[in-house]
Amino acid sequence: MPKQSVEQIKAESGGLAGSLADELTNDLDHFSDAAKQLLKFHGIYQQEDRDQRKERGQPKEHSFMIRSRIPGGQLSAEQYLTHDRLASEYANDTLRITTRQTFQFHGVIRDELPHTLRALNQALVTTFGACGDIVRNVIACPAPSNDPQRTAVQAFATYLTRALYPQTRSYHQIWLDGEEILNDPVIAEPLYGPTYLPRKFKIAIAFPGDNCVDVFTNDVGLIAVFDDLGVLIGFNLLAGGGMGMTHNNPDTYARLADVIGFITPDQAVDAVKAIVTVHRDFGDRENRKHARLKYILEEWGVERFRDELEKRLSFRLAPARSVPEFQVEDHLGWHALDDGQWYLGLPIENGRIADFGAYRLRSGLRAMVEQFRLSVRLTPQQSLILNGIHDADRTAIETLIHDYGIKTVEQFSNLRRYGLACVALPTCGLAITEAERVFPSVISEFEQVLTEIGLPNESISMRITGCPNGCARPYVAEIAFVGRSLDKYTIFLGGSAVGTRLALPFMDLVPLDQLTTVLRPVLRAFGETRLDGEAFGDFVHRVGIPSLRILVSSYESAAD
Ligand code: SRM
Ligand code: SF4
Repeated sequence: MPKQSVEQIKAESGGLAGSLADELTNDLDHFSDAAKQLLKFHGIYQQEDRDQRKERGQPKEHSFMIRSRIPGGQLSAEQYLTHDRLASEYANDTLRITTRQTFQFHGVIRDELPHTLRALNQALVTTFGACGDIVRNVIACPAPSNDPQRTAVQAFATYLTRALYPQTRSYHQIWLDGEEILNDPVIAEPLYGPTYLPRKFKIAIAFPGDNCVDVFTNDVGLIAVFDDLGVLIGFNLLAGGGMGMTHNNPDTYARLADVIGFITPDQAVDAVKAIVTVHRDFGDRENRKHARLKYILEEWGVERFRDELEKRLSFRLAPARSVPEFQVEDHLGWHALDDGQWYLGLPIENGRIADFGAYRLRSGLRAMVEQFRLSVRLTPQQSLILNGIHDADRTAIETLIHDYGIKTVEQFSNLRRYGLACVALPTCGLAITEAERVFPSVISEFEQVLTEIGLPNESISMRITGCPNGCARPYVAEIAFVGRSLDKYTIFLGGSAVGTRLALPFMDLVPLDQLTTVLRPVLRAFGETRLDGEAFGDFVHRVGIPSLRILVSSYESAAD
């Protein structure tokens, strides 16, 4: 039988149900190709351990990655503890904070999927819509605040997530209630229609001056605008950002979102819904590599896009307001709130929460959340904020941090602090190279180079991914390593530290163990000739990639 396209699978799925319920009861450890596509909409990826495959050869042993949907990264103590418990009961004893403020479980076996999903739902966390051709988890700056205007903006992430939720009952029927599936092919999805979106769709909400969400890399970005009294007056609306590309395919590229206009708070849901429908109606349904909203923006231009949008709205878009320049904010360390409470941002290297020998991160976090009933916020930099700490408990928390060997931001170099790595091997089926597992030692090597050249604590955003899909948003980093072929990376340089400029390809097919060799002369030139206060990315942008390539020509000739 010819392989069905994803469009056919969606169309014939009867509201994303397909044969999932039936296949759950067979005696296999995996799902069919069609069901595998639908699983994604339910927040589940069928995977295999690629280390084991290397060792064992065929046949494959399957397991599943489950992604929660956590708008704005906000979790109650109960929800955090549920995730922590399930990581031991059904997954591989780790929790993975993602670059979009969610948690992923890895290594769940098929028969445990319903138990895991039910337990999450009992804690009021869903996985539905965490993946798939649909609006994903809406992310927002997680910094806690007592300012009701700011908390209202953060709560808008949840509101928007719900407003864009699909209507099908299939998730509940399959995983939660076990109700009979009514395989109705004409399920009413007023927003999405029967074939949902041509591709994934991502939304981020930023505060003025704080681009911790990398707002320009999203399909839709909202930048909150406040008046002089601190009252929210609306959002600057951005559209058409995205990172994914394919090596050697110039029709695919990373792109920063364009500024489309300004909307008031009561226009925001309608405006975002209208953009979703533009993607639904005009996105490429033939070629999934060309199906993201960013290609519509690139091909139409902002004027035509805005015209199409306004046809779908009962109001016209106002011109964007001026907003302060963005800074890098990761919200780590101790911060006082004005009601006498505190929050503490802890760096989590690569977002992986586990116990690592004497560094008992997972146990320590559990102890603190349990004992002090702290709410938790996940950051788009894969780190974690403990919130609601009473002044009187600060010392006890510091003692627990010490006792569990948990590292605080003061123990991280700036390079490590601002680094991001995607999951890659062994679970990601698309990984070409390592990322998360090698990043700590890559950072250590670069820390040494920075020390050698007299810049030991320079702040540079460095990111790594195991393939060009861009899950750690490498194309806005100042230095990025993108998996290219076995143990070899393409180096990108020159994004801005604040995520407002794309990096450019610098050198291709560089072996993992040569990354520092290649970049040492560039970093040395930066140390010697940077302008006062100039950031590394800005230096690269000023000097230009061709001039910097000359510095490493000796490496190229050595490699020849
Ligand atoms: Fe991603 C696919 C992991 C954020 C662009 N991403 C995948 C899959 C599901 C692989 C797959 O399709 O089989 C990866 C699962 C790996 C694993 O074993 O866990 C995966 N993506 C991740 C996470 C966990 C990376 C991380 O280390 O934190 C992030 C989960 C976010 C979340 O909670 O929802 C993650 N992915 C991103 C981002 C960053 C962002 O959104 O801010 C991007 C770039 C932005 C964008 O979408 O343009 C991103 N992921 C992709 C793409 C390329 C999409 C494209 O337009 O071409 C793929 C491949 C695909 O969709 O076909 C992909
Ligand atoms: Fe996998 Fe590539 Fe995403 Fe890394 S960037 S998690 S290797 S899809």
